[in-house]
Amino acid sequence: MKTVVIIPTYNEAENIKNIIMETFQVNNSLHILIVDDNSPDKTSEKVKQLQSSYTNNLHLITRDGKYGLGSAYITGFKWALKNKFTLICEMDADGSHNPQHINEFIKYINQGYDVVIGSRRIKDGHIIGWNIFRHIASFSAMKFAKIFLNLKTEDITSGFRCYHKKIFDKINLDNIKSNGYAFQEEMLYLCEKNNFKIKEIAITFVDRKKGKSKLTLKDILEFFIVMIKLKINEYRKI
Ligand SMILES: Nc1nc2c(ncn2[C@@H]2O[C@H](COP(=O)(O)OP(=O)(O)O)[C@@H](O)[C@H]2O)c(=O)[nH]1
Ligand SMILES: [Mg+2]
Repeated sequence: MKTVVIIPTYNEAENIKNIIMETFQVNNSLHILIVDDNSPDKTSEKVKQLQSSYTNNLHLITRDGKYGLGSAYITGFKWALKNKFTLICEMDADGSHNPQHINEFIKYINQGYDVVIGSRRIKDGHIIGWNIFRHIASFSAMKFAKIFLNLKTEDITSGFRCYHKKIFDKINLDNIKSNGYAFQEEMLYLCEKNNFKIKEIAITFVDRKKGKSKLTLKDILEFFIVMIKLKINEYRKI
């Protein structure tokens, strides 16, 4: 099945070469799409240099400004659908996600799952390198969202995922308004409410060694606001 891994980037010049090379080493039939938001550190220049080695399967979209993570994914998903990819994966650029798992994603989709999630919150899943505050914030936000939205999935914000293209027959990308980490929450909610078959596989998330996290207080607030909006919409439908 034609598979693309979408990697959104903002100031990842120190990381991008490694993650691209490692991913192609894991599986050289994959395609990679980088969606860069005109990073001031010239991440896209690094990608262009690598395109001479990977002429057919390394793709780059450079947007003219920082429009956010969710909107970068929507741009990537639309490109993937237009280019007839069957499997559409998401992965971070900073080395936190081990690309080895992509082959496992493909295996489960072949077994009939519609969505596979690299999960830090099931048995054998781990997070390495976060401080205690980030652990507490992430754990409590995730537990709260799970109960509030009545979700079965444990890792709601994981950015390491694979979708079968058929989910986009039911999920209209133009209706998704969340843009930061809430984007992952909203996508997952829509997948569960549309009864798609979801598989979580255990991963070890290793916090970035280079560059800075782009998580802001605004993202955390958006996570809760989106949660409330989704719930209000449920009541409106009744
Ligand atoms: N294109 C784009 N990528 C972004 C943006 N914000 C974050 N990213 C990328 O999204 C991924 C996850 O962000 P990161 O800062 O590592 O988040 P954290 O791991 O939760 O701290 C990384 O590959 C970032 O470069 C954005 O506004 N635009
Ligand atoms: Mg990260």
